[in-house]
Parts: sequence; structure tokens; C-alpha cells
Amino acid sequence: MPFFIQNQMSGWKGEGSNRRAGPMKKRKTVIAVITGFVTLASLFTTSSAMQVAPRRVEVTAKRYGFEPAEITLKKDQPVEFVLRSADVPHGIRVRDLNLDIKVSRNTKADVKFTPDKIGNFVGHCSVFCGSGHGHMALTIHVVE
Ligand SMILES: [Cu+2]
Repeated sequence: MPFFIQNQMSGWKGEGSNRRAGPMKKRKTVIAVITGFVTLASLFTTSSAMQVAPRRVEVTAKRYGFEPAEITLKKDQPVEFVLRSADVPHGIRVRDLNLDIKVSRNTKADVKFTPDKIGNFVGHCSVFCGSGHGHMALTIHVVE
């Protein structure tokens, strides 16, 4: 009998004995799945640990402008955005970046968001604050 046929034959035998050892195979699969979950869980823990310290950015709103009027953020870097009002209630909304925050008079509010797009985005004041309200704009540059 040529060698390779012999080899195939023993392969067949091997498969037969594997079928008999079915429950053992299942246990191995379960262990592999659990190991996978543990690995995934540790990955998530690591990434959430990295998000513990988002970059803090403060912007002051005052009739009728934002100070600073332009900020630069990094794509995928979490930001703690603090909006402070130096007079009446204001807000800022940038739909493309999922940024939407309002602040009461003479106080501050904060929101966390992560810019996920590169580009220049212009947000406008979202709370009517007087005659110059329409001119209140904040430009957010998101870079790589
Ligand atoms: Cu306004």
C-alpha cells in the first residue's frame, strides 16, 4: 500500500476516534470561548482606562461671542467641553460632532464628547440671547 494512502487511512481512523471524544471537544470549545471573553474584557478595561482623562477645553460665552472663538481638537480624542457664561444663558450646538450644551446665566456646564470626523465645524449659539445672538459662532477644527 503506498504511503500516502496509509496516511489517509489513519486520518479516517483519527476522525472516528474524535467523534467518540465529542464531549471533550465541547469542553475545549467552551474554554476557548471563555478565554476569548476574558481577553475582550481586558481590552475594554484598558480602553476605558485610557478614557479616564479626557482633554478639558473651556470656552466662555458672552454677548455676543465665544472666547476663544476657535478651538482645535484631535480626532478620536475624548474632550470634556466646559461652557461658561459670563452673562445671560447661552448654548452651543455642532450637529456634526454631536455637541449640544446649554449653560445658565453666570455659571458653567460641561459635556463629554469625542470628535469622530476631521474638518472645520461651525457651531452657533443655541439659546436666544439678544440682538447679536445670530453672530455668535464657535469654529472647531478637528485634526488627525
Ligand atoms: Cu445666543
